[in-house]
Amino acid sequence: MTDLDSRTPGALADAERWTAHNYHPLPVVIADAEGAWVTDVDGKRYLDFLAGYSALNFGHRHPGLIAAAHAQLDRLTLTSRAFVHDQFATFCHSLAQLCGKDLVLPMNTGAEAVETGIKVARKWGYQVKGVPDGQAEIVVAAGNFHGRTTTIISFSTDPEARNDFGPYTPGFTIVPYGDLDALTAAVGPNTVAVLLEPIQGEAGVLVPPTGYFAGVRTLCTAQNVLLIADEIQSGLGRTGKTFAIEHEGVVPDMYLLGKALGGGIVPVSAVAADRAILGVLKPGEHGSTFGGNPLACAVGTEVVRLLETGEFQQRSADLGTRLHTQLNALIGHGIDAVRGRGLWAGVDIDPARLSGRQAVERLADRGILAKDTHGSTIRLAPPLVVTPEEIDHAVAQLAAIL
Ligand code: IF1
Repeated sequence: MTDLDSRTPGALADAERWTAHNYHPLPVVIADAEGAWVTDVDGKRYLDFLAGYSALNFGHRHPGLIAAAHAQLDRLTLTSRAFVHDQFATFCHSLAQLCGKDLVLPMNTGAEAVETGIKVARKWGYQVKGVPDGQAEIVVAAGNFHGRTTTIISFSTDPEARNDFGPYTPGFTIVPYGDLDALTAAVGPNTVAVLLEPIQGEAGVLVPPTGYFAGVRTLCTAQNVLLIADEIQSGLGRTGKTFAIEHEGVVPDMYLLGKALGGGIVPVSAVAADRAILGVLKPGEHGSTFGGNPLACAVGTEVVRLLETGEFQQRSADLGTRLHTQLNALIGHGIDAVRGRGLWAGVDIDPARLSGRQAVERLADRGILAKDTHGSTIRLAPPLVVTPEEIDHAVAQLAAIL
């Protein structure tokens, strides 16, 4: 194969030629990045307002994270869990403390953390709650996005994510997001868990009604049902708190973490819960080749250290106010609605003016990278290292394309 063309069209054509078309990427070929900025193969610079769907909360190539990765690369990268390694306890201990939980089970991708949570909740249901074998039910919300595995898309309400991938995994009940009465009605004697995003990302950054999660927490406690918070996209500083569910004053029984936990360098995900829950797993019952590997643990430990100071959470809260104030000022001027918390916004563009895809194409022409979700909604989620001036500049470009 020839070297990739030095210009975007050649590089795009080469990528298109050799890969399955499971994405429709913007025609931007990125070659270099630092902080909130990326540079394409032609030297054009963009402000990254997608941040890897919140995997890049600390910016591209955060110096402390890259240093932790380099140091570990020069020592030890993989042992498998057949043995222990000297980064493992430090990572699991520091993450467990960040979550206020007894135990951590490290995996790699977000979907693996979700699948682990589902398996643990089911086993807990059979062995602790006493649900009859094979009868465990898990309640999820319409509009959910929890990953792309066959089981996870079995409870998706998005036809694009679900269609033609059957037969589907049973044992899931779907209720409207934010509707406590519907959730209460759906919980029965065989319900082992409620699995929810504290804020629904792919659905368009939907924030549930105030009091919803407090109600879910009360319901789960009363019915001996596990409250599982999927914080894979909403967590680790994105919304102005360590975990988005903190805004609701609620502690879940299980945290599902991913994306930013890997510092934008390696896939790192994890499940955090108390011993009464994660303790149901015995040796040989669950695992993964790369889960908890030395490189992942070294980077993950540094990510936890960055979060322990609270500075990123504060930045997200303060700059999030700036972002949302400026976005709200555009309502009625090409913007129909703005949702979100902290440095995370779902923006509904007036469909009569632009589709979501058209909007992000025009933003890219103006040097801002963002991603549409569905219809005319775009999501804005810059790295938490973004500056106030960069926020002002990005919103000015959005106003300009409207
Ligand atoms: C894609 C968006 C989609 C997630 C939550 C688990 C996972 C995700 C709340 C699975 C992953 C990614 C997947 C990626 C695009 C992006 C995404 F919501 F962030 F925008 F798809 F909906 N829970 N979200 O958001 O984590 O296995 O990917 O590590 O699949 O196109 P993963």
